[in-house]
Amino acid sequence: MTDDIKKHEGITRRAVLTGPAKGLAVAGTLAAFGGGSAALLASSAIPASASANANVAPGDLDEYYGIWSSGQAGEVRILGIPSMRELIRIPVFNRDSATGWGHTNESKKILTENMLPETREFMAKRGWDSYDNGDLHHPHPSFTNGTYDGRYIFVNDKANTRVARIRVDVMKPDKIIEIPNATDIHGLRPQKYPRTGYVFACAEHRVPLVNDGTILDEPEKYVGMFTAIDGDSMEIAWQVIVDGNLDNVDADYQGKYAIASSYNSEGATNLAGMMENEMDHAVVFDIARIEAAIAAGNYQTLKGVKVVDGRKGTDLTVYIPIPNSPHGVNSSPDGNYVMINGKLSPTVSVIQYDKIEAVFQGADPRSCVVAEPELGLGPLHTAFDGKGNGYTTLFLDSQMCKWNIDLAIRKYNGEDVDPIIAKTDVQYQPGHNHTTMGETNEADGKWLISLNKFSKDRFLNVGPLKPECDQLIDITGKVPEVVHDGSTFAEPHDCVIVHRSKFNPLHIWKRDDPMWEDARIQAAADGVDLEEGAEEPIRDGNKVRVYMTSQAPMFSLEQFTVKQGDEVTVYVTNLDDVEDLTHGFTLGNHGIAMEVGPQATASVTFTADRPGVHWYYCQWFCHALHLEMRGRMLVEPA
Ligand code: RUQ
Ligand code: CUA
Repeated sequence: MTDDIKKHEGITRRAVLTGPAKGLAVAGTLAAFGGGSAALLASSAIPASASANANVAPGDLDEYYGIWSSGQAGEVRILGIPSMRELIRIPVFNRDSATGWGHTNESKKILTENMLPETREFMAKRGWDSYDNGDLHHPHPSFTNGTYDGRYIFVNDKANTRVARIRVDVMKPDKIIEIPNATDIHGLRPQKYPRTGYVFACAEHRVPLVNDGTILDEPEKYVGMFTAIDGDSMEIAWQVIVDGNLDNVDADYQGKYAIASSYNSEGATNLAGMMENEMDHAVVFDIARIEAAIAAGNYQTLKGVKVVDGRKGTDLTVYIPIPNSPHGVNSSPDGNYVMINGKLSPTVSVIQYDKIEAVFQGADPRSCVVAEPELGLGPLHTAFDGKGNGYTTLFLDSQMCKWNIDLAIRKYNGEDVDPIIAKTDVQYQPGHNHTTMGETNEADGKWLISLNKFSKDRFLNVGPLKPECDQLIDITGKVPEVVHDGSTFAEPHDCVIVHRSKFNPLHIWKRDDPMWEDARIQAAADGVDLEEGAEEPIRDGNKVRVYMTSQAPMFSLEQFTVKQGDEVTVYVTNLDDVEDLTHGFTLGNHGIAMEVGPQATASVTFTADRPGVHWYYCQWFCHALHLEMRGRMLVEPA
């Protein structure tokens, strides 16, 4: 049976792959393809060895957590893989109507407490609390010994130069920091070995080193900045001044290096410089050398951060020439290589990690490049199956290229071999891709996601703004096979796929969680037990604190009274300890909503400046009498 006949019979490919017909793999079809310079296997053939099953039956759980970024939506999304079901959203840099992220005191504290002084001033002038947008590209979990340890997920904000940390136990952010001396954080990766450890972050845009408005057209005064954040304290460990614009970054599996792609290598001033611009760079940061420089006092302090000079010619970095505007940086799971994806060049440059030290000691910078296969147009990112193969997205070709790393090295050494194994059409224009556990030393080669920037005709038309198309690809066979199209809203740049054994979130909150530490301190000062609540509001000048509990289907307070002009803080502690029994607190016509998870406390502060009766109600469906779960706030006129 050919693919076409199957389609005419109305059987979807997915049903064929996952149903009993799977065994009818078309060996003949595979054999029929073969011509062409690359002797490509056709992506439309069903792999004979397809064993992965994308069908997750109702009630069954997925094998993997997919951690999706959302780009300019500013949040993180958790999908189940392989079902591609969206499980939850984690508001980070955005505001969220359902959970009150950005409204509650607990979330506001996280959003504002590590703001730079000048940003705080900027906010104060506008009467803002904080930015309410973000551009979140890269979500990466924390590592121990080269694989995920289930503690945190780190994410960047390109729009407002921030890095956030999400706790895996509750899937909420606990730290958001602004990066000084840098502009627009883009690339972000955690240290893989021995642990995270450092979180490395690249500033995408160069600005004058002292950016005070006196310099515009003096390119020599512009610098790029590389930042290492301490993933435990979320403080800036150190920064490195670099030449060129940094883009993406990855860490090795030995704990020695971070390596970033870099374009716009210099504002060339002489012929040699201009010639060199044919090539851009991968910049290697030697962690031990940088730490030693700081220990020896060879740094300047800028905005409280120790900053070392890693520009060309210094001994803390090496600049490896890479063809034209490299983009993605991906370490192979065997720990031996890192791939620098060419973007404007059709090549991927393969750097061998253990040849880098020689470059620090003066060897030709290109001597660590051990292969440079030409894969197709627009290579952006490479994922791995743990079996020696890379899968590179070809943005312009709308294809995923499967290639063999060893063959690429042999070809580079002059052997007549072709490293390309297969090219799979994807729909359309893939940016990032990711394999199951593919950025760890436990890459398992089951699934590949292609995050495609355009969906065009793949879904029902929903108007001019289309969803993106994230495709699930079975990579267990020789020829990768697209088995599912998943639509996603603006604009996931990247994802990682984590085996479910690595993450172990809580089912209900622990009462001693640090999230509401301030509420605990304030309640103690007021002589109130959060789990009891208070029958009357506690007045402290024009500040009024209202303590209530929730237990389905009631708030402990059916009403409370405040005066016009009071600054009111409402604390709600959810006494229910049943899994999935979340309550909420929405106060009508005050722009206030919050989620209160089982055993959690949440609080919100507002000015009561509308005299009258205002209803508050629970907005998370919790009980047959959920609709009745409400009460009244009376605001007496001043
Ligand atoms: S980048 S499409 Cu923002 Cu991750 Cu490569
Ligand atoms: Cu409580 Cu709905």
